[in-house]
Amino acid sequence: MHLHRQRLLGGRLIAAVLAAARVLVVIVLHVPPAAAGPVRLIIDTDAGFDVDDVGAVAVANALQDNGEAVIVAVGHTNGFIKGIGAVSTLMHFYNRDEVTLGAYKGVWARNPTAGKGTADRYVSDLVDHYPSTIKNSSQVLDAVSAYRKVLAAQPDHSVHIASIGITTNMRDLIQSKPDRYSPLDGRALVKLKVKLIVWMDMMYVYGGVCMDYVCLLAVLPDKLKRFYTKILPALFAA
Ligand SMILES: [Ca+2]
Repeated sequence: MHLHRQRLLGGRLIAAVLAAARVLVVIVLHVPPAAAGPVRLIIDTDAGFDVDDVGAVAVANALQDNGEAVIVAVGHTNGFIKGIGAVSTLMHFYNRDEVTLGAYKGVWARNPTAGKGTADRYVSDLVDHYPSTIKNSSQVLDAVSAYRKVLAAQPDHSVHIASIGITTNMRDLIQSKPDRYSPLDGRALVKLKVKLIVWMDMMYVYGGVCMDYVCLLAVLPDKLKRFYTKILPALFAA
């Protein structure tokens, strides 16, 4: 198991100190020590092209091991069908198969080139060579449904969201309609249940760089920022 762990996360875990993991640390540091109970955490990740998201998920699990956080959901953002499978591999490694998983299944997910570029630098390796309960997005809810289901079940103003990928799911969540999980629309549900969102900054929020699928979201960043910052505290971690 030790070698397994080394190979799975390996020396590249050094990257956990990079931006994505810092988002998790910011969240925990933001919560007063006297706050009741561990931080309830949703991780919105685009794990696949850069290993820092793997480090961030590992950090979150370590925080839960320490009693400082409870991961209530993890969603994948970029549409690569195997992306959530890689997340499941990580969660399985930490014996947390029960955590609700969701995947972006919108326009980009139906693009035949999804996952053909930079989105699969390690995902297939994790999915194909290590145990997990989920192998692809057909086995999970779409991320917005997953988030709505989980948020509806949490205490009011209790959930912290770590946005460490492109903002597809965050856009769709705030624009979601009432459904079987909640009579509230996305804006009202987020306002009621979420306490804090910490965004991984730069192009993810501000749209400064034009990369394949990010180009599809060219109008998103400013609108998204306005939607969320009007109703919630928001921290930006570069
Ligand atoms: Ca990321």
